[in-house]
Amino acid sequence: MNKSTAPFEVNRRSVLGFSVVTAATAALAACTPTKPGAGNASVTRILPTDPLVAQTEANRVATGKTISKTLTTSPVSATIAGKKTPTWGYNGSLVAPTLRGQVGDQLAVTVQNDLDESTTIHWHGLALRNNADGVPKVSQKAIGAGQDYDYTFKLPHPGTYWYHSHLEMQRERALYGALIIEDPQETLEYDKDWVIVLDDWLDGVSATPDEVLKEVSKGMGSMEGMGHDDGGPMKMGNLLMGATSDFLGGDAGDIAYPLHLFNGQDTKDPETFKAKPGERIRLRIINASADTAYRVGVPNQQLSVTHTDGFPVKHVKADAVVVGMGERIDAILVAKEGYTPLIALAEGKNQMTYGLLSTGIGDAPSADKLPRKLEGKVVDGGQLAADPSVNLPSKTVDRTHELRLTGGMEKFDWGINGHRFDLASPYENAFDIKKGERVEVKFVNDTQMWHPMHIHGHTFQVGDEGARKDTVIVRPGDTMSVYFDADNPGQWLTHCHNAYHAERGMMGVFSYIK
Ligand SMILES: [Cu+2]
Repeated sequence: MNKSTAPFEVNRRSVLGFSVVTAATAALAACTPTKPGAGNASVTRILPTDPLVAQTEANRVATGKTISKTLTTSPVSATIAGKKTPTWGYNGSLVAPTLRGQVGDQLAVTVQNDLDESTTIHWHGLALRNNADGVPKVSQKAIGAGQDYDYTFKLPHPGTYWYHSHLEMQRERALYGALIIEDPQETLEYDKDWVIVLDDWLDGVSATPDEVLKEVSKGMGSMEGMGHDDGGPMKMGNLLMGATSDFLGGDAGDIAYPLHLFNGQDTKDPETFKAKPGERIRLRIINASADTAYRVGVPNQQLSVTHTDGFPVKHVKADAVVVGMGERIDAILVAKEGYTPLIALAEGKNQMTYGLLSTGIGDAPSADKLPRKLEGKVVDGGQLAADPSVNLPSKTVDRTHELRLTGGMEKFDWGINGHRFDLASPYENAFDIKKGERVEVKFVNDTQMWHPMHIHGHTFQVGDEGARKDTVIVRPGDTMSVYFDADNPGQWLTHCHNAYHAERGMMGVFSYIK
């Protein structure tokens, strides 16, 4: 292990390894576990307008280059699975532009909102300036119908990211796209990258996301645990009963999707990516879905996993990777002669989507010939180890916040520490932190279902030497500690990236206070 231990710091590993009493003593009085219901009205919060936010931005590395782009939100008539489908998208398309830049470039995006309701854009995974984070009522006023808004910020670190609306259920339409930040010091050898955005889709096909939210919000009550006699999932309206995954520790998802999209295309017309035999293709897999984890792999060929959520990991060969909502995995796939299917199975849902890598020879396999299972060595990002170059420096934990994930399907009353988040009072039960602190976030899953937990504005480390991530799968009954350095002042959401869970209350705020 490569961590440098400064003379006056207690190695974080030793803190974690010792008894709770030792850790508490080492961490001094500053270590204050949060009680459920904590949140102090008398504190001064560092708001997005605070000069500290601008100061932090000024200290970020700059190339002097600006990447300008306009993203127009509007209703779109998209062709999905061969049918004209009404939805909302960016720049008139189902597939939004992939934005690319280098670390230090300034991204200048003008949003022209041609919807007849408000919108925002969140830049998922970036430790960016707080007033560009795109959370209505927390980091900005939502962009009204017919209005323009400029997001201007420096790209802070390399990797595979994405952007999406952060207003209610809008992300479940086509209001999302990929954001790739190149590393001028890239050490990974590859010939091409293939950006892959996966999404569970129902808008304009079976219902709108808002209709489904209403339906699921009534609670699943006595329907819970139901499924077909053969153990497969069963559809009831837009809900799905009995979708289970051993890998995810039980219930895999609750919403029935007619389609799963691979870069906007379904299995009738899969995307084909051209390569030459032997080329190393860097897959950049982004799960933009609401309620579906994808198990991604190539039959009979291993992937070499290199990054998760933008940050490098110790390379692992795997037969498949499981990507939760909001997560990203980068992996190298070496192109073989002919057609290579890259399959994304909707975990626990008996559905799939796929794309094809092609060297231009042979015939494309048809969807019904493709395997419906990917087994062997299967990993998710939270199980990987960080590349030592991105380990957090050794430091004593200053503050621990326990976030118990609460609620259930019966009432669909998801929350954190029993509190259901309301944007009208975002700082109620806020998790206060101070600049300079090493923060431990202890996710304790008290529910019967897995949750991909996301923290805005920071990249945390999972456990002692686990991957650096911004979204991590927490299985039912599990406790998962993640650590971050509070070096990005402002107000930052944390939430489950299941769109329905978040909208129903599994959300909170990490709040920098003075
Ligand atoms: Cu959840």
